[in-house]
Amino acid sequence: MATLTDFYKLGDTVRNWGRWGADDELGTLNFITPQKVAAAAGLVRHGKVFPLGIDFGSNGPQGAFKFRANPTHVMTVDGGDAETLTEYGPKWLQNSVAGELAGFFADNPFRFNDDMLIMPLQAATQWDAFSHVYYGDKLYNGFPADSVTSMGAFHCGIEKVDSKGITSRGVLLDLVKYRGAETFLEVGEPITGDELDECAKRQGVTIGSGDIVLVRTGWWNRFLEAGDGSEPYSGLDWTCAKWLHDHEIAAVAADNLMVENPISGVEGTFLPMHMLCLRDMGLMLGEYWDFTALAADCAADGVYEFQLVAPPLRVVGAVGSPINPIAIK
Ligand code: UVW
Repeated sequence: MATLTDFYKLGDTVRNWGRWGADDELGTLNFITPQKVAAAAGLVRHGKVFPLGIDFGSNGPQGAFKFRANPTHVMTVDGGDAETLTEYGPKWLQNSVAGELAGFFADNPFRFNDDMLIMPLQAATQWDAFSHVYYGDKLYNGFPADSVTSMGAFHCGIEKVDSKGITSRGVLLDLVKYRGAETFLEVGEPITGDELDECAKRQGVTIGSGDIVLVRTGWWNRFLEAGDGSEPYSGLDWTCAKWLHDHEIAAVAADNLMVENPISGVEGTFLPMHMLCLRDMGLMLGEYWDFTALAADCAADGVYEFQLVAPPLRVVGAVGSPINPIAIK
């Protein structure tokens, strides 16, 4: 097993600090040029749309953790309010919520429903911002780790990447198909960079600078079958940080909960690839994506490239964002 010395060494190799200027907060999204965006749009040939997000609901995958919960959807106004408040409206104080609603509903046909969502931003399909994970008191590009405060991230918050869309050429690497697995990869077999290259070759697709790579492990299908989110899985070996660096990948997403293999390949630390990607490279990680329909279509027509559109919410200072990405072919 690799040591922390190996880990720090790879960090020195892949670090992009200063590469796009001292103030840069876009990281490897800088590889997505206007030409790249235009070429990605040119991959749309049939108008087929594949939503890649999972449901945001109480049946989500967060049963696995105590520090995160599944989204709670709360109705704040519904038809029952309209009926009751119309009847009892005059009894409510004008400066209360009930009084305000009673005013909306009284003596006119207008009715409405309203709702809100309470959730950890990383509860379902998401992007990790660069400020999500770090080591050695520094975020991406050397920004101080204590610039993330209880008021949010002053540096590397998710809203800082908004100018990139995020949209580019997406490439699906279907490791389930490549390994000949039935629905999901077996536990404990981390995916290596060489395997990613071999998989792309077998699929007849090349990987280019600025691509967003989607890695299918089948974990999401396993979750749908077993249903509690704590099922083990396989993901990228931590050394894939070098593969992502060498191929100038703009971002990487997977259908599992951490992208990388849950069993750390580095003795003495948890989630080494997170630290290398988010902190050293400035490369965003997407988690809990659902590639089921896209993978079936790619297998059917043999085309594994498409336009990918995956904008984060502009939550100021957030260290991640819920998303509903789409692939268009
Ligand atoms: C952690 O669990 C810290 O990170 P992620 O949600 O990115 O896997």
